[in-house]
Amino acid sequence: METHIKKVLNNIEECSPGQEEFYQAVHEVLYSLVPLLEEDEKYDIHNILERITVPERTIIFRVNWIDDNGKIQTNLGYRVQFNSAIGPYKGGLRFHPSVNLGIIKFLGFEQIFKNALTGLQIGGAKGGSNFDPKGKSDNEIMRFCQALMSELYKHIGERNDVPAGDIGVGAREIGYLFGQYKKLTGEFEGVLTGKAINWGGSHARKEATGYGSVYFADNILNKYDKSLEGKICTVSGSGNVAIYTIEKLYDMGALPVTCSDSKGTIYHEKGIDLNSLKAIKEINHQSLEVYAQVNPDCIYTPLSHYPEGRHMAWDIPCDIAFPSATENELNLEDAKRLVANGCMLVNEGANMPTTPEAMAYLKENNVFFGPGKAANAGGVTTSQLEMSQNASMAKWTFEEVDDKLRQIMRNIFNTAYETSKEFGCEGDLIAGANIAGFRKVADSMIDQGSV
Ligand code: NDP
Ligand code: 2IT
Repeated sequence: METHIKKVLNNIEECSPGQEEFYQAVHEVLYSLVPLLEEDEKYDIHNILERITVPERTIIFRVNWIDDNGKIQTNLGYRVQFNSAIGPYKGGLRFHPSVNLGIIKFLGFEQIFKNALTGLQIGGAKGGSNFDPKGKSDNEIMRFCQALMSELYKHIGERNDVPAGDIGVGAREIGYLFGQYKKLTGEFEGVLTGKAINWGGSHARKEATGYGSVYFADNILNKYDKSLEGKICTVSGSGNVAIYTIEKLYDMGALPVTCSDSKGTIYHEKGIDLNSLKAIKEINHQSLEVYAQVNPDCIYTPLSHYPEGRHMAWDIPCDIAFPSATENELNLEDAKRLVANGCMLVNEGANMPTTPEAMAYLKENNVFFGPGKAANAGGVTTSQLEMSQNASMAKWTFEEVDDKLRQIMRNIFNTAYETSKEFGCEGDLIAGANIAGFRKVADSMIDQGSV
């Protein structure tokens, strides 16, 4: 089996040179599937590994937009429609200068299994652009979104492919994208999720990824007769996922003491001030330096003061760490520091934030681990709840959506846990999540023939 996996990975390396993050994501998933692949040869007979690692469709396009000086600027737009075996393509759009095909493919590949794990009928996709929203005016953001949608609209639709937000794409960008889609097609339809409440959005979508991540951590702790009450938590990031992780941690009686952005990290021993965090990052899109100015009792460490590739949040003693910013932000050195400081759980709010070496070290040292494709699935779950409400013209209350989210996060935990038990690695939620997600999609691909 390992020879077969190596062959598939070698082929990916040859066909997609330079796509390190994609290769990393595929490597993790394929090796964790060994017990399933050895138990049932149908996946081999139907060449599932070869098929599932290739996107059904990859769309790359030029996005020309006009800046405030009247100059035409050019970026690249992407949509990778990875797998539609169990439902319409679903997954976010990321606007960040680091975006390239390898990043979008890794995110799209992860999304296939995450979406399957939710138990809902949604396929996997991801998209975005190397556009950098930082320092752009509101009008520039609007013109960029309109320009991107002028091509993207041809490839998406409420029963075909439903994008949402991710890094750099929140309610404002979804609004501009939706407006342009409606203008071009003449259709008012649920083609995007993360919409504002007034025009088809769902209550609790904004909060869903962060809340879901905390619910998932709570499920892990409860399994081992522990709880979040009184736990010191370190959180990275200060965007959508981090903010609502911090909010829910307070609700559950825990104490979040850190947050970070691309310029630096805040350590606030008495607990992060949620109101100032929201005002600075969510409303005014400022840097955390401003948080340090209005909260003089916190410690602010600029990233430039820190060794390359290290993240100060992971140096702060904690019970639980919630990496919630970006990929590969928690490395082996960080994992060693977390273990030395007695951290009991790493729960991934971001997609693939923990490097493979860090993951291995945490496992060796019996640190509980909530893998991203399970722990951060609350966002896409609530996106699907938004699609359900759009399709049936219903409007659920915040409490109704939050209850469903909490229940689905419990189901995701149980599925990952029970699957790990079934395959002889009880409690290994990485293997459990990967096998459960893969099995559902792969079996559906087999049912549907050689399409
Ligand atoms: P946001 O854009 O709202 O926030 C991202 C945060 O991470 C910001 O604080 C940003 O800093 C920081 N950040 C981003 N890239 C880097 C980088 N390269 N180095 C250092 N800091 C960085 O994004 P989200 O909160 O939505 O997403 C965070 C993570 O969660 C991503 O991995 C995303 O894929 C994942 N995710 C998001 C979901 C969602 O529903 N939004 C669902 C599931 C997963 P700054 O403020 O300086 O830009
Ligand atoms: O990574 C993710 O799951 C997201 N960015 C959310 C995707 C969605 O369709 O809501």
